[in-house]
Amino acid sequence: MSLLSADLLQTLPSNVDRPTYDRRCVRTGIVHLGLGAFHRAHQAIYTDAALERGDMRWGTVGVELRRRHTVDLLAAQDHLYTVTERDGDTARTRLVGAVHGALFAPESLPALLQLIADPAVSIVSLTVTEKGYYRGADGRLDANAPEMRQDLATPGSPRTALGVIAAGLALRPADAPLTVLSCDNMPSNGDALRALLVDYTERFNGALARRVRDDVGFPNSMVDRIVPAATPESLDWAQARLGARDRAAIVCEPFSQWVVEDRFAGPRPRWEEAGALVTNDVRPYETMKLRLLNGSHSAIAYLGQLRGRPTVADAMADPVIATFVDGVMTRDLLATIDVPRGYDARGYCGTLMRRFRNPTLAHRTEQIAMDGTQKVPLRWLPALAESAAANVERPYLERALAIWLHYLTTARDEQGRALTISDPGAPSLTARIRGAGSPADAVEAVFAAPAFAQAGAWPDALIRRIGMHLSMLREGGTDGLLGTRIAA
Ligand code: CS2
Repeated sequence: MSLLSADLLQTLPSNVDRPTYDRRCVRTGIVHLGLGAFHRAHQAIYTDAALERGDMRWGTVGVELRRRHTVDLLAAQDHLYTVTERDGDTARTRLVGAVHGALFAPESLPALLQLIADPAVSIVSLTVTEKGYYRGADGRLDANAPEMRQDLATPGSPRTALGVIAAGLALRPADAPLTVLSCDNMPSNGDALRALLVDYTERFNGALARRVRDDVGFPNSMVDRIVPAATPESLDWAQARLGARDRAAIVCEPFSQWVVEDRFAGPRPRWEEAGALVTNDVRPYETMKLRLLNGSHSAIAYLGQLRGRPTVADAMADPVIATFVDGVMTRDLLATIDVPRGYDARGYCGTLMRRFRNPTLAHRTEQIAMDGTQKVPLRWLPALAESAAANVERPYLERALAIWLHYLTTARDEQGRALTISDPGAPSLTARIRGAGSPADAVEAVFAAPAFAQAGAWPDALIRRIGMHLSMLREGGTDGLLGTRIAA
């Protein structure tokens, strides 16, 4: 089977949408750090639409900081790839042309820094996941992380996203405005990134720090689309549809949302013409999405892992999980949210439950379960802490937390199969749990860990309740904990 390439464009089936613009005329206006499936199926689609409308300034050069895999895949197929939106019997495929170059930072650092310094580039965007920001439990830069220490020691040859942005900015003409756009699932992601980059640069170059603070734009943004990592099956499915092998093919859901704060330092593509909402205040959307979608997702992931459900759709087909997740979302998390004006939050929850049930996405619970020590403090703890401060119990969320701790310590599903826990922060948390005598002591030790201790003042009663849930899990598993009606 031939590999997808520009030469094959004419031979693709007619139901595959493809660029009608001339890719040779596309100029680079965006450097994107983190070339995973999410960027390629989300921001790149909005940018592709801008190119379709004839604004050729917005070609994207995608950058991988750690693994060269995607860079090689894309280079082998003229940086073309397909995105298929799939739900039930409906499927729509687009060949995306917006990403017209890809760099593996460790091998192409001078070229990458020159690109960030190029005035024709006005946006550096990021999807580097929560841990790519080196944000400590106190919200400040984790300057002791080994990669960060190294970047601080040799800021001219950086490895981290912060280091790369700072080094590129240092080479950029002073009068060329730059916007740095975080597209990761963190509250106030732009503000957080700005504070981290100021903190980072202040440590070795005061003038650069002032420039970051005063001249660079850091819009906050909320991004939403469920984009599972490719599987051998999804790649084969795409191949059958395309009649060509696309080794970077993405199969995702039809839903897509992007809310971006109107705080750009220089020009930007008119993403709103492709459906993005450009607004003055992203926070209500961010909180709603991060808590209701990502918060529920994490609950599905840990419960799904324990109950042997490999995908989100499998998990949602398990009535115990579906009922529990509905409780987490519509009873506990929803009650903690200031819904954006005019927004139908209940309708939003209903849509989320339907999206999670999408039977054609192999969205692995193991993928969402990754990096829980980074995700849980953002997705669950603020809601729990605010509720605790108001003296309100959150019975579902408190159980979800116990479920996560149980998952981390048993590292086995309930049939006894070993689970892969991919979370660099997990060992120190599990050590706290294992070092404690009783479940109550274990939960107390967890809540004394920096990420928890910094998140709020935790009443003893809450710690005791979660300790009881953990003890029930140890005795009777998830059926034991969730088998009886949860009084809300
Ligand atoms: C998921 C997200 O992997 C995860 O942690 O919760 O990637 C989620 O699919 C996206 O944020 C949806 O917009």
